[in-house]
Amino acid sequence: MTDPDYHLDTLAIHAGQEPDPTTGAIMTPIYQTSTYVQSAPAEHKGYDYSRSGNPTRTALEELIAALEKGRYGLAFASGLAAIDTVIRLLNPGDHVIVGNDVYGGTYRLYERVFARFGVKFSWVDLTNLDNVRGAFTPQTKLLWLETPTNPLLALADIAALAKSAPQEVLVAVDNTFASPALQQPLTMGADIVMHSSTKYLGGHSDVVGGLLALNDEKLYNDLKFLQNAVGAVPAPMDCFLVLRGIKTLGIRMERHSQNALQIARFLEDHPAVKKVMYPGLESHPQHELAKRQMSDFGGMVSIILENEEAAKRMVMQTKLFALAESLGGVESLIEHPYSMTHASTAASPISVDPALVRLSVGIEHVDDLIADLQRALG
Ligand code: P1T
Repeated sequence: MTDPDYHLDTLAIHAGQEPDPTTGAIMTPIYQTSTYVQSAPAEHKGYDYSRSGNPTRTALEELIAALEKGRYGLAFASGLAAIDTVIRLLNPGDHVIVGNDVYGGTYRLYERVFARFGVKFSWVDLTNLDNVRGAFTPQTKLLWLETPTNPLLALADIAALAKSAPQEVLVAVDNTFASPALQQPLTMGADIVMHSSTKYLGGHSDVVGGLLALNDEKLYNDLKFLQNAVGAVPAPMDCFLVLRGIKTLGIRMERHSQNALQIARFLEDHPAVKKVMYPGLESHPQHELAKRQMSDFGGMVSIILENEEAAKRMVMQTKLFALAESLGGVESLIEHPYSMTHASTAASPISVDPALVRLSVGIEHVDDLIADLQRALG
Protein backbone atom coordinates (compact mmCIF):
# COMPACT_ATOMS: atom_id res chain seq x y z
CA MET A 1 0.00 0.00 0.00
CA THR A 2 1.28 3.43 -0.95
CA ASP A 3 1.57 5.85 2.00
CA PRO A 4 -1.59 8.03 1.75
CA ASP A 5 0.41 10.96 3.16
CA TYR A 6 2.60 11.19 0.05
CA HIS A 7 2.15 14.34 -2.02
CA LEU A 8 -0.24 14.24 -4.97
CA ASP A 9 2.59 14.03 -7.53
CA THR A 10 3.88 10.89 -5.83
CA LEU A 11 0.46 9.31 -5.32
CA ALA A 12 -0.37 9.95 -9.00
CA ILE A 13 2.51 7.70 -10.04
CA HIS A 14 2.29 5.01 -7.36
CA ALA A 15 -1.11 4.74 -5.61
CA GLY A 16 -2.98 1.58 -6.62
CA GLN A 17 -0.13 0.71 -8.98
CA GLU A 18 2.13 -1.81 -7.24
CA PRO A 19 4.45 -3.68 -9.63
CA ASP A 20 2.73 -6.89 -10.87
CA PRO A 21 3.54 -9.55 -8.22
CA THR A 22 3.90 -12.44 -10.68
CA THR A 23 6.01 -10.82 -13.42
CA GLY A 24 7.43 -7.66 -11.85
CA ALA A 25 5.91 -5.56 -14.66
CA ILE A 26 6.19 -1.99 -13.38
CA MET A 27 3.17 -0.80 -15.37
CA THR A 28 -0.29 -2.08 -14.40
CA PRO A 29 -1.18 -4.81 -16.95
CA ILE A 30 -4.27 -4.39 -19.12
CA TYR A 31 -6.30 -7.36 -17.88
CA GLN A 32 -8.21 -7.81 -21.12
CA THR A 33 -10.47 -10.55 -19.83
CA SER A 34 -14.21 -10.82 -19.28
CA THR A 35 -14.10 -13.69 -16.78
CA TYR A 36 -11.87 -15.56 -14.30
CA VAL A 37 -11.38 -19.29 -13.67
CA GLN A 38 -12.76 -20.48 -10.33
CA SER A 39 -11.26 -23.33 -8.28
CA ALA A 40 -14.72 -24.39 -7.02
CA PRO A 41 -18.17 -22.78 -7.44
CA ALA A 42 -17.92 -19.21 -6.07
CA GLU A 43 -14.29 -19.75 -5.00
CA HIS A 44 -11.99 -17.36 -6.80
CA LYS A 45 -9.16 -14.87 -6.31
CA GLY A 46 -11.38 -11.82 -5.80
CA TYR A 47 -12.62 -11.47 -9.37
CA ASP A 48 -15.46 -13.45 -10.97
CA TYR A 49 -16.66 -11.32 -13.92
CA SER A 50 -15.31 -8.07 -15.38
CA ARG A 51 -18.53 -6.05 -15.01
CA SER A 52 -18.22 -6.69 -11.26
CA GLY A 53 -14.47 -6.12 -11.10
CA ASN A 54 -11.26 -6.09 -13.12
CA PRO A 55 -7.71 -5.63 -11.75
CA THR A 56 -6.85 -2.75 -14.14
CA ARG A 57 -10.03 -1.00 -13.01
CA THR A 58 -9.21 -1.71 -9.35
CA ALA A 59 -5.88 0.11 -9.79
CA LEU A 60 -7.67 3.17 -11.17
CA GLU A 61 -10.33 3.06 -8.44
CA GLU A 62 -7.66 2.95 -5.73
CA LEU A 63 -5.76 5.75 -7.44
CA ILE A 64 -8.69 8.20 -7.63
CA ALA A 65 -9.54 7.45 -3.98
CA ALA A 66 -5.95 8.31 -2.99
CA LEU A 67 -5.82 11.50 -5.09
CA GLU A 68 -9.12 12.78 -3.67
CA LYS A 69 -8.15 11.81 -0.10
CA GLY A 70 -11.09 9.39 0.04
CA ARG A 71 -11.35 5.75 1.13
CA TYR A 72 -13.13 4.43 -1.97
CA GLY A 73 -13.11 4.94 -5.73
CA LEU A 74 -15.38 3.71 -8.52
CA ALA A 75 -14.76 3.86 -12.27
CA PHE A 76 -17.35 4.21 -15.05
CA ALA A 77 -17.57 4.21 -18.84
CA SER A 78 -18.07 8.00 -18.98
CA GLY A 79 -18.55 11.01 -16.75
CA LEU A 80 -22.28 10.88 -17.42
CA ALA A 81 -22.38 7.20 -16.43
CA ALA A 82 -20.82 8.21 -13.09
CA ILE A 83 -23.43 10.96 -12.58
CA ASP A 84 -26.21 8.58 -13.65
CA THR A 85 -25.14 6.10 -10.98
CA VAL A 86 -25.24 8.76 -8.24
CA ILE A 87 -28.76 9.87 -9.23
CA ARG A 88 -29.93 6.23 -9.15
CA LEU A 89 -29.48 6.39 -5.35
CA LEU A 90 -32.69 8.49 -5.38
CA ASN A 91 -36.37 7.55 -5.55
CA PRO A 92 -39.35 9.13 -7.33
CA GLY A 93 -40.38 12.29 -5.46
CA ASP A 94 -36.85 13.03 -4.23
CA HIS A 95 -35.49 16.51 -4.85
CA VAL A 96 -32.05 17.65 -6.04
CA ILE A 97 -30.55 21.14 -5.83
CA VAL A 98 -28.21 21.80 -8.78
CA GLY A 99 -26.14 24.84 -9.73
CA ASN A 100 -27.66 26.89 -12.55
CA ASP A 101 -24.48 26.63 -14.65
CA VAL A 102 -23.46 23.04 -15.46
CA TYR A 103 -22.30 20.93 -18.39
CA GLY A 104 -25.18 20.66 -20.91
CA GLY A 105 -25.14 16.85 -20.77
CA THR A 106 -25.70 16.94 -16.99
CA TYR A 107 -28.72 19.17 -17.53
CA ARG A 108 -30.02 16.80 -20.25
CA LEU A 109 -29.59 13.71 -18.05
CA TYR A 110 -31.43 15.36 -15.14
CA GLU A 111 -34.32 17.06 -16.95
CA ARG A 112 -34.81 14.76 -19.95
CA VAL A 113 -34.16 11.38 -18.29
CA PHE A 114 -34.49 11.43 -14.49
CA ALA A 115 -37.33 13.98 -14.38
CA ARG A 116 -39.41 11.34 -16.24
CA PHE A 117 -38.84 9.00 -13.29
CA GLY A 118 -40.19 11.56 -10.82
CA VAL A 119 -36.94 13.07 -9.50
CA LYS A 120 -37.27 16.86 -9.14
CA PHE A 121 -34.49 19.34 -9.83
CA SER A 122 -34.12 22.98 -8.72
CA TRP A 123 -31.58 25.08 -10.63
CA VAL A 124 -30.06 27.53 -8.17
CA ASP A 125 -27.37 30.22 -8.23
CA LEU A 126 -24.82 28.55 -5.96
CA THR A 127 -22.83 31.76 -5.52
CA ASN A 128 -25.69 33.03 -3.31
CA LEU A 129 -25.74 31.01 -0.06
CA ASP A 130 -29.13 32.38 1.04
CA ASN A 131 -30.67 31.19 -2.23
CA VAL A 132 -29.30 27.71 -1.62
CA ARG A 133 -30.47 27.62 2.02
CA GLY A 134 -33.95 28.62 0.85
CA ALA A 135 -34.08 25.85 -1.76
CA PHE A 136 -33.88 22.87 0.64
CA THR A 137 -37.18 21.02 1.11
CA PRO A 138 -37.96 17.96 3.24
CA GLN A 139 -37.62 15.93 0.01
CA THR A 140 -34.12 17.22 -0.82
CA LYS A 141 -31.67 14.32 -0.93
CA LEU A 142 -28.77 15.70 -2.99
CA LEU A 143 -26.92 18.98 -3.53
CA TRP A 144 -24.99 18.81 -6.83
CA LEU A 145 -22.15 21.29 -7.32
CA GLU A 146 -19.93 21.91 -10.29
CA THR A 147 -17.00 24.17 -9.41
CA PRO A 148 -15.56 25.88 -11.38
CA THR A 149 -18.67 25.68 -13.56
CA ASN A 150 -18.89 24.73 -17.21
CA PRO A 151 -18.86 27.06 -19.12
CA LEU A 152 -18.96 30.25 -17.00
CA LEU A 153 -16.13 29.43 -14.55
CA ALA A 154 -18.17 30.48 -11.50
CA LEU A 155 -17.18 29.02 -8.14
CA ALA A 156 -19.25 27.36 -5.45
CA ASP A 157 -17.94 27.64 -1.88
CA ILE A 158 -17.74 23.91 -1.17
CA ALA A 159 -17.12 24.18 2.60
CA ALA A 160 -19.88 26.74 3.17
CA LEU A 161 -22.40 24.85 1.02
CA ALA A 162 -21.58 21.51 2.65
CA LYS A 163 -22.16 23.16 6.04
CA SER A 164 -25.49 24.65 4.93
CA ALA A 165 -26.86 21.26 3.82
CA PRO A 166 -29.00 19.32 6.33
CA GLN A 167 -27.32 16.17 7.67
CA GLU A 168 -29.33 13.76 5.45
CA VAL A 169 -28.55 15.62 2.19
CA LEU A 170 -25.64 14.22 0.18
CA VAL A 171 -23.24 16.83 -1.21
CA ALA A 172 -21.64 15.83 -4.53
CA VAL A 173 -19.01 17.89 -6.36
CA ASP A 174 -18.21 17.56 -10.06
CA ASN A 175 -14.47 18.24 -9.82
CA THR A 176 -13.78 17.83 -13.55
CA PHE A 177 -12.58 21.39 -14.24
CA ALA A 178 -10.20 21.62 -11.27
CA SER A 179 -8.99 18.00 -10.96
CA PRO A 180 -7.69 16.76 -7.59
CA ALA A 181 -4.40 18.54 -8.31
CA LEU A 182 -6.12 21.88 -7.64
CA GLN A 183 -8.89 21.05 -5.14
CA GLN A 184 -10.01 18.08 -3.06
CA PRO A 185 -13.70 18.52 -2.17
CA LEU A 186 -13.88 15.56 0.26
CA THR A 187 -11.51 17.48 2.55
CA MET A 188 -13.98 20.40 2.50
CA GLY A 189 -17.02 18.42 3.60
CA ALA A 190 -18.34 16.93 0.34
CA ASP A 191 -19.68 13.34 0.44
CA ILE A 192 -18.96 12.40 -3.19
CA VAL A 193 -16.50 13.69 -5.79
CA MET A 194 -17.23 13.02 -9.44
CA HIS A 195 -14.96 13.34 -12.50
CA SER A 196 -15.25 13.11 -16.21
CA SER A 197 -11.84 11.42 -16.56
CA THR A 198 -12.19 12.15 -20.27
CA LYS A 199 -10.72 15.56 -19.37
CA TYR A 200 -7.69 16.48 -17.22
CA LEU A 201 -7.26 13.05 -15.61
CA GLY A 202 -6.96 11.26 -18.96
CA GLY A 203 -5.25 14.39 -20.24
CA HIS A 204 -4.63 13.33 -23.84
CA SER A 205 -8.07 13.35 -25.52
CA ASP A 206 -7.87 9.62 -26.22
CA VAL A 207 -10.36 8.11 -23.76
CA VAL A 208 -13.86 8.65 -22.36
CA GLY A 209 -14.40 7.78 -18.68
CA GLY A 210 -15.90 8.75 -15.34
CA LEU A 211 -14.89 8.37 -11.69
CA LEU A 212 -16.32 8.73 -8.20
CA ALA A 213 -14.44 9.06 -4.90
CA LEU A 214 -15.94 8.99 -1.41
CA ASN A 215 -15.43 8.05 2.25
CA ASP A 216 -18.61 6.52 3.64
CA GLU A 217 -18.70 2.71 3.58
CA LYS A 218 -22.48 2.31 3.25
CA LEU A 219 -22.61 4.87 0.45
CA TYR A 220 -19.76 3.03 -1.27
CA ASN A 221 -21.59 -0.29 -1.02
CA ASP A 222 -24.77 1.29 -2.45
CA LEU A 223 -22.88 2.84 -5.37
CA LYS A 224 -20.84 -0.30 -6.01
CA PHE A 225 -24.08 -2.30 -6.11
CA LEU A 226 -25.45 0.13 -8.72
CA GLN A 227 -22.17 0.07 -10.71
CA ASN A 228 -22.56 -3.70 -11.10
CA ALA A 229 -26.35 -3.78 -11.38
CA VAL A 230 -26.49 -1.07 -14.06
CA GLY A 231 -23.24 -2.01 -15.75
CA ALA A 232 -21.80 1.22 -17.19
CA VAL A 233 -18.22 0.10 -16.49
CA PRO A 234 -15.04 1.12 -18.36
CA ALA A 235 -12.97 -1.30 -20.44
CA PRO A 236 -9.56 -2.36 -19.05
CA MET A 237 -7.72 -0.54 -21.86
CA ASP A 238 -9.57 2.68 -21.01
CA CYS A 239 -8.63 2.30 -17.33
CA PHE A 240 -5.00 1.85 -18.39
CA LEU A 241 -5.11 5.06 -20.46
CA VAL A 242 -6.49 7.05 -17.51
CA LEU A 243 -3.88 5.51 -15.16
CA ARG A 244 -1.15 6.58 -17.57
CA GLY A 245 -2.61 10.04 -18.05
CA ILE A 246 -2.84 10.70 -14.32
CA LYS A 247 0.90 10.10 -13.83
CA THR A 248 1.62 13.58 -15.23
CA LEU A 249 -1.47 15.33 -13.81
CA GLY A 250 0.45 17.59 -11.43
CA ILE A 251 2.89 19.05 -13.94
CA ARG A 252 0.22 19.32 -16.63
CA MET A 253 -2.10 21.30 -14.32
CA GLU A 254 0.78 23.64 -13.47
CA ARG A 255 1.39 24.43 -17.14
CA HIS A 256 -2.34 24.60 -18.01
CA SER A 257 -2.79 27.12 -15.21
CA GLN A 258 0.28 29.23 -16.13
CA ASN A 259 -0.75 29.40 -19.79
CA ALA A 260 -4.41 30.11 -19.01
CA LEU A 261 -3.57 33.02 -16.69
CA GLN A 262 -1.38 34.67 -19.32
CA ILE A 263 -4.03 34.13 -21.98
CA ALA A 264 -6.79 35.49 -19.72
CA ARG A 265 -4.71 38.64 -19.11
CA PHE A 266 -4.08 39.02 -22.85
CA LEU A 267 -7.79 38.63 -23.64
CA GLU A 268 -8.77 41.09 -20.90
CA ASP A 269 -6.72 43.76 -22.70
CA HIS A 270 -8.11 42.96 -26.16
CA PRO A 271 -10.68 45.46 -27.50
CA ALA A 272 -12.76 42.75 -29.27
CA VAL A 273 -13.37 40.92 -25.98
CA LYS A 274 -16.21 42.26 -23.82
CA LYS A 275 -15.68 40.03 -20.79
CA VAL A 276 -13.18 37.39 -19.61
CA MET A 277 -14.12 34.71 -17.08
CA TYR A 278 -11.14 33.11 -15.33
CA PRO A 279 -10.90 32.50 -11.55
CA GLY A 280 -7.25 33.60 -11.51
CA LEU A 281 -8.05 37.16 -12.66
CA GLU A 282 -8.44 39.86 -10.00
CA SER A 283 -11.59 40.90 -11.89
CA HIS A 284 -13.27 37.50 -11.26
CA PRO A 285 -16.07 38.09 -8.72
CA GLN A 286 -14.89 35.10 -6.68
CA HIS A 287 -11.15 35.52 -7.01
CA GLU A 288 -10.71 35.53 -3.20
CA LEU A 289 -12.67 32.28 -2.86
CA ALA A 290 -10.63 30.79 -5.72
CA LYS A 291 -7.38 31.63 -3.89
CA ARG A 292 -8.72 29.98 -0.72
CA GLN A 293 -10.34 26.92 -2.27
CA MET A 294 -8.00 26.07 -5.16
CA SER A 295 -4.21 25.75 -5.24
CA ASP A 296 -4.18 27.17 -8.79
CA PHE A 297 -6.84 28.28 -11.26
CA GLY A 298 -6.83 25.67 -14.04
CA GLY A 299 -6.80 25.73 -17.82
CA MET A 300 -10.33 26.84 -18.75
CA VAL A 301 -11.08 30.40 -19.91
CA SER A 302 -14.41 31.72 -21.21
CA ILE A 303 -14.98 35.01 -23.00
CA ILE A 304 -17.90 37.05 -24.31
CA LEU A 305 -17.45 38.68 -27.70
CA GLU A 306 -19.57 41.37 -29.38
CA ASN A 307 -22.24 38.93 -30.65
CA GLU A 308 -22.87 35.39 -31.94
CA GLU A 309 -21.32 36.11 -35.36
CA ALA A 310 -18.09 37.34 -33.78
CA ALA A 311 -17.97 34.24 -31.57
CA LYS A 312 -18.50 31.85 -34.49
CA ARG A 313 -15.95 33.73 -36.60
CA MET A 314 -13.32 33.47 -33.88
CA VAL A 315 -13.70 29.73 -33.31
CA MET A 316 -13.27 29.11 -37.04
CA GLN A 317 -10.15 31.24 -37.38
CA THR A 318 -7.78 29.78 -34.82
CA LYS A 319 -5.21 27.26 -36.04
CA LEU A 320 -3.59 25.86 -32.90
CA PHE A 321 -6.82 26.01 -30.89
CA ALA A 322 -8.80 23.22 -32.60
CA LEU A 323 -12.57 23.66 -32.91
CA ALA A 324 -13.89 20.75 -30.84
CA GLU A 325 -16.00 19.74 -27.85
CA SER A 326 -14.30 18.44 -24.70
CA LEU A 327 -11.40 19.90 -22.73
CA GLY A 328 -8.46 19.07 -20.52
CA GLY A 329 -6.12 17.53 -23.10
CA VAL A 330 -2.54 18.67 -23.70
CA GLU A 331 -3.66 20.33 -26.94
CA SER A 332 -5.67 23.57 -26.93
CA LEU A 333 -9.34 23.49 -27.94
CA ILE A 334 -11.87 26.21 -28.67
CA GLU A 335 -15.65 25.94 -28.93
CA HIS A 336 -18.99 27.75 -29.11
CA PRO A 337 -21.04 26.41 -26.15
CA TYR A 338 -24.37 27.81 -27.42
CA SER A 339 -24.31 25.58 -30.51
CA MET A 340 -22.03 22.79 -29.26
CA THR A 341 -21.53 21.54 -25.66
CA HIS A 342 -24.54 23.40 -24.22
CA ALA A 343 -26.99 23.13 -27.14
CA SER A 344 -29.16 20.90 -24.94
CA THR A 345 -29.81 23.84 -22.58
CA ALA A 346 -31.25 26.08 -25.37
CA ALA A 347 -34.43 27.90 -24.24
CA SER A 348 -33.99 26.51 -20.70
CA PRO A 349 -33.44 28.60 -17.55
CA ILE A 350 -29.72 27.76 -17.79
CA SER A 351 -29.15 28.51 -21.50
CA VAL A 352 -25.86 30.20 -22.42
CA ASP A 353 -25.03 33.47 -24.19
CA PRO A 354 -24.64 32.98 -27.99
CA ALA A 355 -21.64 35.36 -27.87
CA LEU A 356 -19.74 33.04 -25.51
CA VAL A 357 -16.51 31.29 -26.56
CA ARG A 358 -14.83 28.67 -24.34
CA LEU A 359 -11.11 27.90 -24.45
CA SER A 360 -9.43 24.79 -23.10
CA VAL A 361 -5.87 26.08 -22.86
CA GLY A 362 -3.34 23.34 -23.57
CA ILE A 363 0.32 23.01 -22.63
CA GLU A 364 1.82 24.27 -25.90
CA HIS A 365 4.16 27.31 -25.70
CA VAL A 366 2.06 30.22 -24.51
CA ASP A 367 3.52 32.68 -27.04
CA ASP A 368 2.28 30.51 -29.91
CA LEU A 369 -1.17 30.25 -28.32
CA ILE A 370 -1.44 34.02 -27.80
CA ALA A 371 -0.33 34.68 -31.39
CA ASP A 372 -3.03 32.26 -32.58
CA LEU A 373 -5.74 34.08 -30.60
CA GLN A 374 -4.44 37.49 -31.68
CA ARG A 375 -4.73 36.43 -35.33
CA ALA A 376 -8.22 34.99 -34.87
CA LEU A 377 -9.54 38.10 -33.12
CA GLY A 378 -8.19 40.29 -35.94
O1 P1T B 1 -18.33 13.41 -21.48
P1 P1T B 1 -18.35 12.61 -20.21
O2 P1T B 1 -17.08 11.90 -19.90
O3 P1T B 1 -19.56 11.73 -20.12
O4 P1T B 1 -18.48 13.68 -19.01
C1 P1T B 1 -19.58 14.54 -18.86
C2 P1T B 1 -19.16 15.80 -18.16
C3 P1T B 1 -19.43 15.94 -16.80
N1 P1T B 1 -19.06 17.03 -16.11
C4 P1T B 1 -18.41 18.05 -16.71
C5 P1T B 1 -18.03 19.25 -15.90
C6 P1T B 1 -18.10 17.98 -18.07
O5 P1T B 1 -17.44 19.00 -18.63
C7 P1T B 1 -18.49 16.83 -18.82
C8 P1T B 1 -18.22 16.72 -20.28
N2 P1T B 1 -17.98 17.94 -20.92
C9 P1T B 1 -17.73 18.13 -22.24
C10 P1T B 1 -17.69 17.14 -23.13
C11 P1T B 1 -17.50 19.52 -22.66
O6 P1T B 1 -16.97 19.77 -23.76
O7 P1T B 1 -17.83 20.42 -21.87
